[in-house]
Amino acid sequence: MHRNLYSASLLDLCFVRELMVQIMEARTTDKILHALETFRIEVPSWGFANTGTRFGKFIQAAAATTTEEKFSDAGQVQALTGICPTVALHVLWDLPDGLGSTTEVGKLADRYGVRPGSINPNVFQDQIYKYGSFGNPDERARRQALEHSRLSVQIAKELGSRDVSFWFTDGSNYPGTANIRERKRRFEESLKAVHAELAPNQRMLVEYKPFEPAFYHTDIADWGMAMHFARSSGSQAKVLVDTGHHYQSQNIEQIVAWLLSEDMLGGFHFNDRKYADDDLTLGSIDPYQVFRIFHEIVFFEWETGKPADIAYMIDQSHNLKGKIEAMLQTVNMAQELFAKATLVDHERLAAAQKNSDLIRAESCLQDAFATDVRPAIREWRKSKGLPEDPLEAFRSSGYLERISVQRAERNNAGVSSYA
Ligand code: LRH
Ligand code: MN
Repeated sequence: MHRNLYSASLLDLCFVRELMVQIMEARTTDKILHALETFRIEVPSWGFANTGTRFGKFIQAAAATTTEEKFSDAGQVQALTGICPTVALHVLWDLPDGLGSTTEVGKLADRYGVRPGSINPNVFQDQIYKYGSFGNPDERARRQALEHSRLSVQIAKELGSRDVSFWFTDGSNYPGTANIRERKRRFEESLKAVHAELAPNQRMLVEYKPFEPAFYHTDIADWGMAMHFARSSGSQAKVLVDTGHHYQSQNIEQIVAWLLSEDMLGGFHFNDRKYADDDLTLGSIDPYQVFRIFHEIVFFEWETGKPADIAYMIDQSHNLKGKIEAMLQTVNMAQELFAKATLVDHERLAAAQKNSDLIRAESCLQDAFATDVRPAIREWRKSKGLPEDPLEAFRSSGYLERISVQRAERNNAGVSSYA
């Protein structure tokens, strides 16, 4: 009699346990599906082009050269993933005629189903910028940089782009060759002038980088300098964090937490690196790093109860991997790592942090990071009529074969050498 009761209760227990597991899994899946509804990430036009290092460029026949080809490739990524509705444009590379190119770009956006995203001025490749742009002692270089920046704001208005994203190569290579305080003053002056051009709904993003191409000092070298310049420019200026722009072992998620706390975080340029600004595909070296960044943002949103106004963007140049495949791989990785970060049990974490329960707190992140979110992501894609595996869908689409034939001749004509 007892044995039956015991085995019956054991069975009940297993059943209840199974039920609990299913409920937990269903809850986890719901959390992921909800998070995926709003997660969007912008692709960079230059990620589809033939790029290289200073030691050479390995030409890909299928690489995009024209702005139309970049929109076409970005259109593929959007069609296959459903989470990349915008493409970042670099003014000199994608809008060769400046304002004169906006009509054509508008048509391309309609034709390929991706909208122009952040507008990136280029005040670093012209010869006049040898000693810098806004920081340059030569007033002519500063004036040209300001004109180009004002034009970039106009272009953004024409294209309906919200963000104008600034990165400067300004700096010096040898001690004593630059008056760092003087250059700082010039940057404050010029950035304020650019900010004054913004429409009420627009933002100015200030990107920092510790070195390269300047190798002694860089005028906007870290988050603190970028935050200072953003604040001194005006209320619509925020900081852009490029994950590749940090010294080894720098705690990037702490910078993110600070910028969130200061309401100065505007956006990200995601990529990965082992050494410096290597522009490797996101999560290829340190996926837990990206997870920790997403965790700080999702935790902040849980605490404040409101979504953080952040532009998630990719900034990579694919020197060896197929450009579109690398982009699809990156978008997929970003989606997975963001989904994992939404699984952190924030109630449990906050309590553990309050009680300095280190193991429990840490395991909140590790449990979420260890969760396989791929089945739920596949379910979300299916529910949207999207391919469950975008990369496989791309490989069997024939698109790569088609563009390789169409573009080979022009690309193979473009071989260049370092010196
Ligand atoms: C500089 C940078 C910047 C760009 C460029 C393509 O390293 O990150 O964001 O404009 O890459
Ligand atoms: Mn960048």
